[in-house]
Amino acid sequence: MHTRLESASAHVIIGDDQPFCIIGERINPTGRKIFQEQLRRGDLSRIEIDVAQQIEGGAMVLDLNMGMPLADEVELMVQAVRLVQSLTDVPLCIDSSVIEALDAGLQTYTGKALVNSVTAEDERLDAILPLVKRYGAAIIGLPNDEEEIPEEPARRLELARKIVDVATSKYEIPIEDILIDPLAMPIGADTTLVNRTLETIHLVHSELGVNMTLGASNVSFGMPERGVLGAAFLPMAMQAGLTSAILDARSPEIVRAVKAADLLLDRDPWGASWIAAHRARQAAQAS
Ligand code: THG
Repeated sequence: MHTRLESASAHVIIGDDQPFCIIGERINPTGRKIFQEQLRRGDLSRIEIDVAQQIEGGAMVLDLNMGMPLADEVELMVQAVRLVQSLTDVPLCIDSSVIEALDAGLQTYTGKALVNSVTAEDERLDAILPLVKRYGAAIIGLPNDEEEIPEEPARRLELARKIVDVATSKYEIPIEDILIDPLAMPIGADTTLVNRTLETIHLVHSELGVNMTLGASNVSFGMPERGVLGAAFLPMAMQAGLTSAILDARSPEIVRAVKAADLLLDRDPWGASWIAAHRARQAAQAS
């Protein structure tokens, strides 16, 4: 199963025989007071730094979220898509809970974007999937509905299956353009939660065979040594079938753990990328 994302001049393929797809999470004002104030003033300069740091760190796709109180999210999304596409050719993940912002972002975007996200609620599916179809985008499906964010992996699978069924049958979206989010939860809240996520990954992989992504930072939220937790979690999730994640691409600990797992799970033929990255670091140190 290959999910292809495109910018104006480059592409990325997500799949279980591909290098793990690193989606940079940073262009998101949630919890960032100064960034929020800058955006409200129409100052998008921080985005330039976030783009540069994440690409430098190894991001292959960038998530773009402009959601915050008291701001014109539609206008910000349009400006942010234009700005980021002028700075980099990695594909973008357009991230909003506001339909109009998704629509405006997709309209502005050049290429085949990823849309973050749609839940299994009928109303959300019927609002967002027509956009995904119209723009030929790919989509992240979250297996929760109006009633619950289910804990049970079997229930998450059921809701994931509903999203896949509605998207493919009702909207004729190709199954390879659907990524399921198995729902990563904070280990600091409850130490049984990450096992549920890993079980869900395993189930979705074996039952649906689709690509997956999740918010890896959720796992370490509120805990010390977040990088180590991310570096331990992601290789386990990859082994279970996870093919991409939204994560802090500025963290060398996390990115290097992902690259090591790519090699160990045969997604880096001959270790070429592993060795090339090592040589590049040596050369940078020497100069
Ligand atoms: N699944 C999907 N999309 C997602 C998530 C997910 N998008 C949002 C989130 N979860 C992943 N993205 C981010 C973006 C930024 C930060 C964390 C996750 C971040 N956090 C700071 C920190 O952790 O220190 C500050 C946050 C705060 O203080 O509240 O920058 O699960 N599909």
